[in-house]
Amino acid sequence: MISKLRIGIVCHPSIGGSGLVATQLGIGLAKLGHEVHFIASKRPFKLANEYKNVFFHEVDEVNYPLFDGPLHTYSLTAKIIEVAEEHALDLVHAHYSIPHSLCAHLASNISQHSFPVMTTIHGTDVTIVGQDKAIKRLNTYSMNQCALLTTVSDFQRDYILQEFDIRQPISVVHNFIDSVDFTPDLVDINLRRTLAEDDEKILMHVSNFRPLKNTHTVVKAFSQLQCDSKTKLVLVGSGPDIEKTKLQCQQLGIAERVCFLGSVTKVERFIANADCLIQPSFRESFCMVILEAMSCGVPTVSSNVDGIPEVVDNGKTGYMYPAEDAQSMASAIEHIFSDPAIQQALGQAGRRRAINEFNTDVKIDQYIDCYHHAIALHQQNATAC
Ligand code: GMT
Repeated sequence: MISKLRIGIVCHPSIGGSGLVATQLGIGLAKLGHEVHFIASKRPFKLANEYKNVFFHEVDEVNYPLFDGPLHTYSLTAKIIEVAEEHALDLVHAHYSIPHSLCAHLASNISQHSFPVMTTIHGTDVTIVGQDKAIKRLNTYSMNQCALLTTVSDFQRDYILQEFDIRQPISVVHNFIDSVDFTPDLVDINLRRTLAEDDEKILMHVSNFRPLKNTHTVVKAFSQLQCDSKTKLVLVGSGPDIEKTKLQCQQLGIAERVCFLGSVTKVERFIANADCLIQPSFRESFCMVILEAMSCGVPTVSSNVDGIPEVVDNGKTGYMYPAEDAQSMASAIEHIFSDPAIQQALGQAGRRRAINEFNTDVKIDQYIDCYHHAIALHQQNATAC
């Protein structure tokens, strides 16, 4: 019989990988009988339903005319204290270090009920935002205060140890996928027909259209395609680079072959109906959307940066190139589109890899092991003081 843990999970509720991973982890923990308390500024986008053993605590923003904006760090810290004391949390798991690890550390120090903090570093909390001079020292401090640090790829672990003065080991728990939710069974000709003609191959890109997602190369590679079959580019998501991307499509004269879908909630319904996914990011600690495509049986063409080579089996589940090598990406896409047998073989290999290497149950068990380790370390430190 497993001992039931009471876990607080702090995460960003927005559409994005770290919030998705945190939510899937919490739901999986609850299904195993653990009590899970999500703490966020609003309900995480994937926590749409009510689950047994899952509780959501909304952060009450503090606004006062004297301040430029809500005092989120104060209000988040206060909410963590409240939930930790009310529910006697065994541990708080902060997803994305900024500002979550600092808030959780402050809360543990202030709370009548002290608890260990475990932080999972997800990406730009160390590679972009985390590199900001004003933040780096604070982020380093809060990461070093954690009972345990984890991250989502071997690359990210090595990067953190190289770039930050971290005085503790960092465990790697790769991200995971629910292969029941993300499945080729979602292929739906009626949905597909809303995106493209039956004789068109669909090249899809999914992102928040921030500069690091490199949508310029997505459009450039698509514009260079020389295929026998007709092709359609479907862009899913929204963000600051959308208008620039629309202009690039017009300038290249391909606007009528590009569909801007905007943000969607069930992205799996769309990814499963793509013939290839293209993700040429400049930075990615892991890249959940590549794993989502693999689980849906869709081949991927991507950059080879950071943690992506730990997700893609190059030549077997997809192809990787330097981030701005649009021509090579175009050639790879042409190769995939040239023969349905090639597309199918890559897609099937991707699904097998997603199921075998990034299995939800295995990764949740790894996180539970980390929790027990963090709790033991916290108890040792408490008795040592
Ligand atoms: O860091 C970000 O850009 C946001 C973050 C998110 O919340 O989506 O993405 C990061 O975490 C994901 C989940 O672990 C990873 O799959 C993404 O690769 C990672 N993004 C980057 O490293 C740029």
